[in-house]
Amino acid sequence: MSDTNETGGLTRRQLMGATAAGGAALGSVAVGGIALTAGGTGALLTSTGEAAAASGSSSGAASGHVAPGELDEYYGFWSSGQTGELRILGIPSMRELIRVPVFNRCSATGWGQTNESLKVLTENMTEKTKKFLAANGKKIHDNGDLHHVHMSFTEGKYDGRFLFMNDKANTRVARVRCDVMRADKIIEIPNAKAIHGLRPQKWPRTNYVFCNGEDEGPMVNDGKILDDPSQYVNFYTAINADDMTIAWQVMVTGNLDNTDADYDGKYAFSTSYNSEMGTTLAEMTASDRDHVVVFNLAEIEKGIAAGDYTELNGVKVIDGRKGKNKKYTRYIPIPNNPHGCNMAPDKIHLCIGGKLSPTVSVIDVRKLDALFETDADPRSAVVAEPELGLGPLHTAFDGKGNAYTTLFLDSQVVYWNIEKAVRAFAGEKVDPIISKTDVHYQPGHNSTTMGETLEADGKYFMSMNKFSKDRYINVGPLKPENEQLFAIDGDKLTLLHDGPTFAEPHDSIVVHRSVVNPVHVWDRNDPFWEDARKQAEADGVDIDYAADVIRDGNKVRVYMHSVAPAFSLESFTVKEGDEVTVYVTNMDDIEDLTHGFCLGDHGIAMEVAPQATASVTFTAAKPGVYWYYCQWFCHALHMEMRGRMFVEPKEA
Ligand code: CUK
Ligand code: CUA
Ligand code: CA
Repeated sequence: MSDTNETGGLTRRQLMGATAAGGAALGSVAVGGIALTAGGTGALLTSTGEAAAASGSSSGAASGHVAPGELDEYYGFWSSGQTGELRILGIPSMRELIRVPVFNRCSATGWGQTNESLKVLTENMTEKTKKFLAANGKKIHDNGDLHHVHMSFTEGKYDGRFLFMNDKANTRVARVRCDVMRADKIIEIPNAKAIHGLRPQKWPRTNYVFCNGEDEGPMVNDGKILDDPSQYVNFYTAINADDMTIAWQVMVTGNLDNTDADYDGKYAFSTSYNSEMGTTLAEMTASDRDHVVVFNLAEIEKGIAAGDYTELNGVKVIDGRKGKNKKYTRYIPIPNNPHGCNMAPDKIHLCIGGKLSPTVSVIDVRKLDALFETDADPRSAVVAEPELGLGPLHTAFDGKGNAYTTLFLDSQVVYWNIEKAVRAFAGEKVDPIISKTDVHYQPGHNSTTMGETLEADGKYFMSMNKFSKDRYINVGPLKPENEQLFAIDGDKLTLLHDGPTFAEPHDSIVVHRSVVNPVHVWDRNDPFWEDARKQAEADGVDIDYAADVIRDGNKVRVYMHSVAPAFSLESFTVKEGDEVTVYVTNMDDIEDLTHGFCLGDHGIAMEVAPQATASVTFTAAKPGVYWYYCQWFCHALHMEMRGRMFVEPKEA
């Protein structure tokens, strides 16, 4: 009886099984994601995606169906664009598992408010930014524009150590520890403006994280040069991934958009849509061709070692501008305002999306040595330029020699063969296009399972679409975006799932779960709250089992711990005007037993996961009685998990 639902029909699980086994009729109706509404069975299908999943099964491709209680095969690491956070999804279910605040201010976790997060957010800020923030009564930038999330590599494969991501809005790069899924380093990139494209070095390991400054400006941006674009430059940055310091920068001609690195550790690449160095739309689109910059890593390292650099705001800057020093860079002309920059797992082909040109330019990285050694024509490295459709942006790979390119204007993804494109470019009569699939609507990035690594497995394909339009019931003028999961199914793509998403489905990587192994509870000695531990030691407090109030002039440090359902302090007293720091340690060591600390009417709230310490500092400026409470549901007596802060008025 457990297989029968309330309406007396089949359960969804049964239906899926039946369809997979041969109920092709239902499946074929669902192709293209058209909702089923006919009769009783239609009502069992809660989304078009699940209907389509069945059709995928019938033709032998991965079904994408993950039953309740079953676990996904892949982690999806998602950027969120202008929301500024990292999101983790389960693939193929498309279930959103967690959100990791990075550049944004998070109400739930206290990211951007706790002392531990403020340290990460402020410790690598430039002096200029600190001054600006102070002038505006702020400590941090609390917005971000996180476009690209990428994992650290060892020998061309994901190694599960770190995730790196950019903030275009405030020119930052963050690193997230994969053991706890929390940002441990956020750095502001000097000299560059608007960090956009970002990729880790793939080979021999991620020693560098490469990132692009998208916006042009004067070399020294101190207000002396303003509206004189002839003096504007752009910076390419290599970050030391192990300590998140700046290794070097290269000054370039043209702006920088997306970047990638090869599988040999020799070259990195960036697209530029503004080789014109224009400042208006007309100027930026004036030329038929812009370029890809090729960075010669060994020569740049030699140049740095030999002192061939200018020091600018503490960074060693190599001059790699066009026509300057040809040791360091080469500029390959590419039509037209190119965008995506994706290195294929065949270790040979770099695919550049033409955007305003209907082409993808394919560069054979084996031909790059000749550009530097014999000054060969830069275009000699282009070995294919297939015409794929309108608005090609990004390309993903299946590890079988095929490529999948999003067509923004056509609202399609093109599935094509790289080798055939190379043969066609050489004059052979062969069509590289395998199939085209409609997506809904206007795709930007795409990704394939493990597709940016040597372990690309060609199982699933994600299209990350900028518009959802009519795909969902209307939620008002601001609509969700739409992400679509497809099975790579022979010579076609089969739609498995639509997933609405809040701003913005920017980019993603899909990583097999065997690579990622986060801990279940924090280690009590984690460096994340090192400062709190040292302060407690100095105060003679056992931070683990604290219930102490330490007065230090007008500074008051309140130490408490929590074991469900109680804080170790049921009240504490401070004076009006005191600077109060509350440290909360969660001594529960049971998986998933998170507590919180929310101080009423003070705009203060933070999450304290099992075995973690978190702290927050504020000025007690309001005399009176204020309750604090646990804001993370933890126990049957969670509501009772609260206490009072007494703020004594200043003596008149
Ligand atoms: S860029 Cu936006 S669709 Cu920021 Cu990765 Cu191509
Ligand atoms: Cu502790 Cu709710
Ligand atoms: Ca241009």
